[in-house]
Amino acid sequence: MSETATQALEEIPEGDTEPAPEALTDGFHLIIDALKLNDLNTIYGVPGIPITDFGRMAQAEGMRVISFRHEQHAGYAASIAGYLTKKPGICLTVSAPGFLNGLTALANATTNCFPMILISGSSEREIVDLQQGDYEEMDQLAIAKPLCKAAFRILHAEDIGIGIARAIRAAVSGRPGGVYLDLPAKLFGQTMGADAGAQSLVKVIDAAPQQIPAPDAVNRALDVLKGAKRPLIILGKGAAYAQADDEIRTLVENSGIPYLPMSMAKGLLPDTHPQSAGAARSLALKEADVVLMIGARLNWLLSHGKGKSWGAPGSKKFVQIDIEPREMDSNVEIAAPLVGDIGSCVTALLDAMGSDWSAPPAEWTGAIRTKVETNVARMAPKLQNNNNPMDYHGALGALRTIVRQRPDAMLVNEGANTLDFARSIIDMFEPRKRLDVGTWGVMGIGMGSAIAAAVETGKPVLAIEGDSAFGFSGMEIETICRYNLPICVVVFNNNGIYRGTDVNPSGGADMATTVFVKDARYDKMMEAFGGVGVYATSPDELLRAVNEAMDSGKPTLVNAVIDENAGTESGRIGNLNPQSVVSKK
Ligand code: OXT
Ligand code: ADP
Ligand code: MG
Repeated sequence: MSETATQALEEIPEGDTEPAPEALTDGFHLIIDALKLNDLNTIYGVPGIPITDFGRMAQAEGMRVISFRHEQHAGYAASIAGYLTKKPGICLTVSAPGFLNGLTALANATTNCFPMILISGSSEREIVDLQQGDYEEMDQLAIAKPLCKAAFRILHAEDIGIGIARAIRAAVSGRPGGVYLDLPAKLFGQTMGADAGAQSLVKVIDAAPQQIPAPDAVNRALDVLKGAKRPLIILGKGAAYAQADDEIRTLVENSGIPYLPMSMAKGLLPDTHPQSAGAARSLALKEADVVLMIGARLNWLLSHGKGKSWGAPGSKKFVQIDIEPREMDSNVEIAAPLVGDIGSCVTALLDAMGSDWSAPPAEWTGAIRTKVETNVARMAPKLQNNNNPMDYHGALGALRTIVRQRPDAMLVNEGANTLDFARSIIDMFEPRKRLDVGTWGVMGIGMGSAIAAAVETGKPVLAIEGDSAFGFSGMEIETICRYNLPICVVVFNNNGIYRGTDVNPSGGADMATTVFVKDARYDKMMEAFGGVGVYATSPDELLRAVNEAMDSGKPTLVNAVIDENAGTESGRIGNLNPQSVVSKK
């Protein structure tokens, strides 16, 4: 318990001889002290009953409390804080509706294996359990449970230390994920002796212990890899999260195996690395005979490890490194499961490889390289175009230059075409710089991610947003301006979802379902809150505006006018749209 917090509740006797009353602490201060003791110093949330005073006190006690306009974005921010720091990001919400607003982000964090703790104030148990209609009544614990890794409720002040310790361990140990912590309103005001309170707090030791792989498993993995003629490494965002950057780079380079980064693993090694197979994705997946997965799942983003994109059935063996044993064989047979933390597993593989390792056949690495060079060369001229209005290539060609010149800047990216084109066009050069829609392909992560990226890293942030994607969290630009964060938002304004050209098939007066107000001026929204708004119609204008924003660090929104015909339905995943068997009218 901090001295300040104790003193806040202590009554100082004035010159009488009575023994001083015992110094007290309360739930408010115990929660703050428990978080600070565990080096959790930033809260993302929205104030209100019953946590308004808690936020004020946390700020008074030196915590950074970032107030959002909507809990979902505070939650996304907390989850990205967790991803970037390996400590659980904290999101704080009010009861029922605020809690529910935060819940999407909690579920998303769990799905993406990001550690976060959603702390929600709640109504009184006695009333909730008898369903007597309390203010914002809801059995939040029961609702949160299936959507997160663990859910706890703390009823007594003396349990705060243990409750927060459990939440931290659950969030970061093993496969990271979201944890819910339910704090009924009465808890905050409960008092106890300050000394006993301080003693009840727990500093979590070794919250995410190393998990060393079994030697047999390491040898099995190595045997499978040694038998490969066309090996491939797939790096996922688990590999980025693990912060084992040097070990991973050494494994890739010592083995000589081509590697394919999943979107948020881009930059673990620079995308321009000679072993990157990023621009030969289809070929690499189809032709590889042994695939080493490091912190990536064989989910929809990898066509579940089977089907046409993976070549002939039975043509591959998989080696998988993951901290979650149950991930193995989840979609296809894993020939060599390597269960443990990525740092330990990669180190063990490197040790076992020793000097007795032969690089993969030049025929294979050469074929990948040739394909990469062909695809890169094919794309290059498209990125030079200065069309007005812009197409995706012209606009992203400009932004690609900016990222190359500022490799330590953070990049946030969401949308459909805006996402898919940016992923392949913009090379990343450093680990954990690219934040995007993740496992769910969820729209709305933009401003929350950008805010957390700025707050946690202090680096300038470039957020490349489809106009629809931006709309999900657009109001948070007020938050960006309020905290004067160095964020430049570029809205790719093509007048709608995928394209701005759809028409209402009934011929009625309503707009088509995918089309927005034409030629909207998102830049004016930023100006309304004191930020810089820019209207850009050409790649040159875009380049200039973003460079200026990144230099000045001023909150900026560039409305980038994109040809409304330029996109395709659902970007590169149009194949996932179900087709009606009834012919269209
Ligand atoms: O090898 P081949 O030949 O195949 O080529 C590949 C690479 O080798 C090559 N490549 C390169 N070439 C040259 N140079 C370089 N450097 C290079 N790098 C790569 O390029 C190709 C493609 O490479 P890629 O991208 O790696 O490969 P591919 O095949 O695409 O990879 C497959 C996937 C599945 C891994 C990949 O596509 C992927 O990661 N996809 C993620 C897609 C995703 O998550 N999309 C978001 C969801 S879409 C939809 O659901 C939307 N909604 C609905 C909605 C959502 N999502 N959420 C909520 C809460 N509510 C509703 C909405 C509302 S999108 C959306 C809004 C859209 O409108 P916007 O206005 O925001 O956006 P616009 O579309 O811009 O208007
Ligand atoms: P991507 O979408 O980039 O393919 P996924 O989110 O599907 O990545 O996969 C990430 C995987 O990484 C998860 O299966 C998770 O269990 C695993 N993971 C996360 N952190 C670690 C770690 N420190 N060590 C080992 N595996 C990890
Ligand atoms: Mg759009």
